Amino acid sequence: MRAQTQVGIVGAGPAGLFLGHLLHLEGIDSVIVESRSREYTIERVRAGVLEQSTVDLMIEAGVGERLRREGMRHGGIYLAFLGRRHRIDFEELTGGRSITIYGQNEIVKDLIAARYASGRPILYGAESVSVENLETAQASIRFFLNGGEHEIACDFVAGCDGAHGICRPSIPEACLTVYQREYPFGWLGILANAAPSSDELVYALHKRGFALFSMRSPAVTRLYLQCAPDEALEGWTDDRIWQELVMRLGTSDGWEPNRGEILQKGVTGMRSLVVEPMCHGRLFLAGDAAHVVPPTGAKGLNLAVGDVRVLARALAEFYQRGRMDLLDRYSDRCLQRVWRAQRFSWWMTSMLHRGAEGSEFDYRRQVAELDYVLSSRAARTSLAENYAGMVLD
Ligand code: FAS
Ligand code: PHB
Repeated sequence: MRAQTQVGIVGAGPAGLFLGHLLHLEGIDSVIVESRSREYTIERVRAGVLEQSTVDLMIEAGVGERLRREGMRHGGIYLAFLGRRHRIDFEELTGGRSITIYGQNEIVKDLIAARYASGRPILYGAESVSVENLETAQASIRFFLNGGEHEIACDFVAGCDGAHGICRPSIPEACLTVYQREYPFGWLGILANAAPSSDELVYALHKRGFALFSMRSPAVTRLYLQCAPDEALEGWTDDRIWQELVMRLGTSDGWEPNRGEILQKGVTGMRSLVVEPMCHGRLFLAGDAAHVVPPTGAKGLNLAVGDVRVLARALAEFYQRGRMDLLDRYSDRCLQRVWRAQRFSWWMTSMLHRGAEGSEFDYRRQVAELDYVLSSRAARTSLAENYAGMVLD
């Protein structure tokens, strides 16, 4: 089957779904092609922290009703080390900016509902997806679905297919510069049926490694432990996970995470990656397809939303006023924000994780860095404005 649309979108994660919605609001047609099932894209446990600007945009775009009702607004975070928690007051340090805890899968649910309400197509379970003719005015997306071969001709292709998709690799290597760094550790993450025992997130540096206390609702806690990048889950019984979490997060005033049934657990590797430019011909990359950050700075999802906001505006100017200039400037505009988030995510990761060699000098230096952050208003303000998100463009 051959179909025609204005913007072909590969990937129905937060970037692809949100772009489809913003284009719909501008009256621009699009088709979303996703390789996995709808259930898989909903159940995948990922991000949980939204910057102020992401929340504002979701509400502005008319998909923030449930977020407004169920999102947990936090005015700060805790840094924990040497057995004590220290609060970083974002609102006080940034003139009122905050973050909101709302699971990525909830966002995906809200955006899928909006997509169905728009009546515009979203195709799940597409196989052997490929993109072609990117250097012509008529690009196309090819795939197999329900045993049939399909082609969607489009003016533009939005590559929103994540870190392991087909869009980035479809750009000739000579046309791209890839900047990356692998970290010698990963995160073992769990979802637990336990009421969060802290009112805000806790980032902990401990001699045994990093730990993070987060949450999803008043009944569900989300926790992470630093582990080996290829850590085998089999070695981690629920008891061992809780013991390690309490050792790394517990503080001398007796605070520790509430325990509960572990609902889900998984290991994630950690890397930093940026490709430049974020476009090639009629293909525009957005989200993890163009850049990956270690999750310590909670930036990945927020960067994806920032990209599609700029891309939707540029495409609207093209269709409504015939302007190409915003599309031509798309990559440069996004990369400034991307590299700022890369710097912050690398800094948070380096300050809070134990290196593979576990040197005592490094540990004492990390403690001194945390001590400096707490003692300097300038340093606390820098952390707060980077974490809560700065208005760049
Ligand atoms: P996604 O990877 O979410 O979506 C890409 C979509 O494309 C997927 O549905 C995939 O199935 C589909 N696809 C792939 N190949 C395809 C093909 N060939 N054809 C068609 N479709 C294809 N970020 C934060 O901001 N805050 C956090 O707290 C946070 N925590 C995280 C915790 C973990 C454990 C992980 C792994 C990531 C975390 N992130 C966090 C980052 C994460 O949220 C990503 O940045 C976010 O999912 C990026 O969204 P997309 O760019 O839409 O990519
Ligand atoms: C999460 O809630 O999943 C989460 C929170 C903060 C991070 C990363 C993940 O830095």
